[in-house]
Amino acid sequence: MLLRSKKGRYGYVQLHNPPVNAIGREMRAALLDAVEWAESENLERVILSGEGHGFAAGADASEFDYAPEPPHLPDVLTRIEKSAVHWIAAIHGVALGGGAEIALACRYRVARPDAQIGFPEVILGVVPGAGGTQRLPRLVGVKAALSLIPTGKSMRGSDALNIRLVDALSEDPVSYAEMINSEWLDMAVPSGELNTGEAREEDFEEARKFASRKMPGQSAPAVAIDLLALASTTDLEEGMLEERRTFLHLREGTEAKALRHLFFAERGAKKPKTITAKPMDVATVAVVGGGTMGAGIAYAMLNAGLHVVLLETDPDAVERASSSIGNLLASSQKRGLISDQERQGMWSRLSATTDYAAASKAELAIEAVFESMDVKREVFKKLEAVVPRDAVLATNTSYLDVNEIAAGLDDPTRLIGLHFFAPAYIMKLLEIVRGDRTSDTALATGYALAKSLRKIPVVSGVCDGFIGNRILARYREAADTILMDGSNPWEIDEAMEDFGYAMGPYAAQDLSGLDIAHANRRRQDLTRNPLRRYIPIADRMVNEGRLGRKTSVGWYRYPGGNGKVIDPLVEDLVREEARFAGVARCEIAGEEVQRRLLLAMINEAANILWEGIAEKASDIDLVTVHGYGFPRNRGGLMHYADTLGVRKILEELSTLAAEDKIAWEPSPLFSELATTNTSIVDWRSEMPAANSTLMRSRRG
Ligand code: 3H9
Repeated sequence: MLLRSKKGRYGYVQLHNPPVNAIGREMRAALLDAVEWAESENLERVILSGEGHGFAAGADASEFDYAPEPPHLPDVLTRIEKSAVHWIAAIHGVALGGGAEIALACRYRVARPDAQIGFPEVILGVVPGAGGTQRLPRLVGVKAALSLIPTGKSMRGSDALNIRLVDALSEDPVSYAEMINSEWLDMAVPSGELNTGEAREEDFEEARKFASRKMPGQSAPAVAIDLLALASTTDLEEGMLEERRTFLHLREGTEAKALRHLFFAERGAKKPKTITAKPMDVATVAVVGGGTMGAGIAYAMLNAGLHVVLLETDPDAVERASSSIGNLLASSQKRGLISDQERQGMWSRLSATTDYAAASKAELAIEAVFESMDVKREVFKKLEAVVPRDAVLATNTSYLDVNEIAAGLDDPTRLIGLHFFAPAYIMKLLEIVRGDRTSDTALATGYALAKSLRKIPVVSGVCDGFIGNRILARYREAADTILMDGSNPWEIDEAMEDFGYAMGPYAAQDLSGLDIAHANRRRQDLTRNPLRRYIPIADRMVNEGRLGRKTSVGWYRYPGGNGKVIDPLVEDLVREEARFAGVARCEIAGEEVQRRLLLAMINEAANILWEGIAEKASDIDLVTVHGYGFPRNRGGLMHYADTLGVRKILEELSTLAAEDKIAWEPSPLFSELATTNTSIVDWRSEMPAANSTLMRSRRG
């Protein structure tokens, strides 16, 4: 856990817990030993650094589910701060959370200019718990501390020097620490003994506004702000006791548990244990279709340093696609996301053409054309004729059957689905669809691509809508039923916003356009169970040209293309449809709206898991949070379901099934979980591969 050595009166201590030097119980104990060792050896200074890629990524978050064990980090750090031997933090790579707090307790801090220093605790739903909220404002002032701790942001070493969070910069912090004059070191005042400086109410107000805008519904940022305020009104010891109490309280709360669950799910998703095949080396990607999605995908590829050949049907379409990508590049440069040189580099790696032969060197080809089986099959025929024999082919379909697309290929094993979310260069989620015959190499290539695009990959089996859109379709169906039976779009939206969604289902439909879901319903007409209750209100909206924001009118009105105004005509339309259907409408409370919509999604998601479409529940959590706006502080749909409890869900679904068996029949997963006393998130969390037998049986 620690590597220790000495040269003369200099001690060297290295944090050593690969891969990120997370600080757990053993390391805390070893640090305490090191303080005693340094004192007993009568050392003049201890130079503390991190082994490997960085200093330390913070407290070991995997310990947060268990009772805290001594020695506790705040006590260890107080010991370091008060020790007669001066400790110097020599920082390279990351010094985050508890890692940064160790540095604060040292007498002097030297960092590499490219080091990354910060306090991301609020992202995990907690606050710094080892003196961060009390020492940082004393060292850098309250205003600078407010810009770091409640936001969870980190800064480069060079910026940390500007606010005096570090005392010096060096490419070789350990050597620099050896050179520091002993008298200087004696004069350096421990950060805990400094004054916080002036604290202005406006700065706190601004920080509160920022926190509620950027992390809506999350409590840790506001609590962190209160602790920073406390630092200017109380002494260090009292402030630290309050901080510790708050940290432990938050750590055990539902919000922190949810955020921790996502933290580990996100990391786990990037390293699937089941994919061992070597991916194709991809340098050039062909993107077919330069509409909004295609242009976004092309931009994302260029941004990852890849060459892109964009294929369109005619010269006008080529021109439009090039100009869309050019605009995306220009706007990124304007917002400071890329430099002019990077923009030029990206532009030079793009070629747009109607000639498929230009894709002859592409190791990966992705189609993003119209959602039609015929059109997609034709595109793949053309691609197969030009791309190398081992190139991977990918469809960006949101709903169509990947197996059926693959059946039209000479080599169906090289097809995967790559379901991007708009805007493709921003949204983190990438559903990678594994067809029945998809090869491991194709799948591994999808994963490697996700890594280079810095996306969160989730594997899905084949079904209508894959993981995300299938849950979305059920969510919308359940919402439409509530609409028909007595509610309004804005009441339903409000209920889901109260739950934590940034936008309710109807406002979201207006944004994406009602015509897309309409086309899907028409496609499903032939296979839909004729006994299933069908709500025709959304069809009527489309027939009346209410397509959402793009027509300035949908479930709401958007006068002048802006704003969002309740439209009483929608209420009339809904009432009329209910009369036609012979429905006696009654008022439905917001809580009931939430209950039904969440249960509908949970039940659909449970079937997705049961059928093996999703490999594990945490994948569904990632899909719902990163692709569909499920509130992050609830940990994703399945984590949230576990907070309700399997038995309660089963009971509630059974009650609803008495109303409508087809819509609400409980997933078989719940009976299994109830019998085996297992939580949803734990169920087959290590399952190796999609359960394709079950999957096929469901699809019939
Ligand atoms: C804290 O410090 C509280 C204190 O104030 C109070 C204490 C009393 N714990 O992300 P990667 C694992 S709260 C446990 O893939 P990268 C991670 O799960 C903490 N494990 O690598 C993964 O494991 P695996 C505040 C951790 O290079 C492996 O390390 N600190 C922790 O893309 C590699 O991670 C934070 O919130 C941890 N703290 O990124 C920092 N951190 O290989 C959180 C990482 O089994 N960490 N792991 O899947 C990060 O931001 C990134 O991991 C980091 C590296 C930038 C460090």
